[in-house]
Amino acid sequence: MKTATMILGVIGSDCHAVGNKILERVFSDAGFKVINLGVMVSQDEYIDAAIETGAEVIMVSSLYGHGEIDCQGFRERCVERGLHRVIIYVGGNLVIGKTPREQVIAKFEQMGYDRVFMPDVDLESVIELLREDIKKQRLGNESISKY
Ligand code: B12
Repeated sequence: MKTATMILGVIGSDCHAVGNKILERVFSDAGFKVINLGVMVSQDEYIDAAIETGAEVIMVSSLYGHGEIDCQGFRERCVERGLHRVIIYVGGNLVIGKTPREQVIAKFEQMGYDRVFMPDVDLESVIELLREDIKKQRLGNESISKY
């Protein structure tokens, strides 16, 4: 598979840096070209980087409990700025408190994220899903990022 570029970062005013470093290492080792924007990344900074590098994937992290606010409207903003086919994954401690994971996943899927992950996710399985999603996206399959 042709190397895919991904934009990685922690959204909003969130400064949790450890998971971001782990994700950078894991995805780089898996063969992706990772552009890591680090922590406290705005929606437009992800988009600027994706446009600049021709990235196929944006990986959003949110750990500090304000994910719902920070992540809202991101898909629409991508489309507005011409990124119609970018794959967007989101993960971390996306909401405050003990909301059942099914509800969290449904909420973020409704916002337009292609896949939604909790902190305990197995990153190897994420890599498998991502390879599949990129393959489908390259083939023009409508089931992924139909925005
Ligand atoms: C260390 C820490 C801090 C440090 C961060 C230092 C630094 N620069 O990194 C400090 C002290 C600064 C801090 C501050 C705060 N923190 Co803090 N912090 C933690 C703590 C203890 C560990 C985080 C960590 O490093 N984990 C280890 C890494 C490896 O795990 P991770 O970050 O979860 O990332 C993994 C997964 O989530 C997943 N993942 C993450 N993103 C994505 C994205 C995708 C696409 C995928 C597939 C997977 C994925 O993969 C990562 C790698 O394995 C957690 C509790 C915990 N046990 O997680 C609380 C925690 C995250 N903090 C919390 C809070 C509330 C805060 C503060 C708001 C506290 C406050 N009132 O000031 C502030 C926020 C400051 C800010 N602006 O961001 C809460 C968040 C609650 C929520 N979301 O519901 C937690 C969960 C503690 C708690 N139980 O309440 N914190």
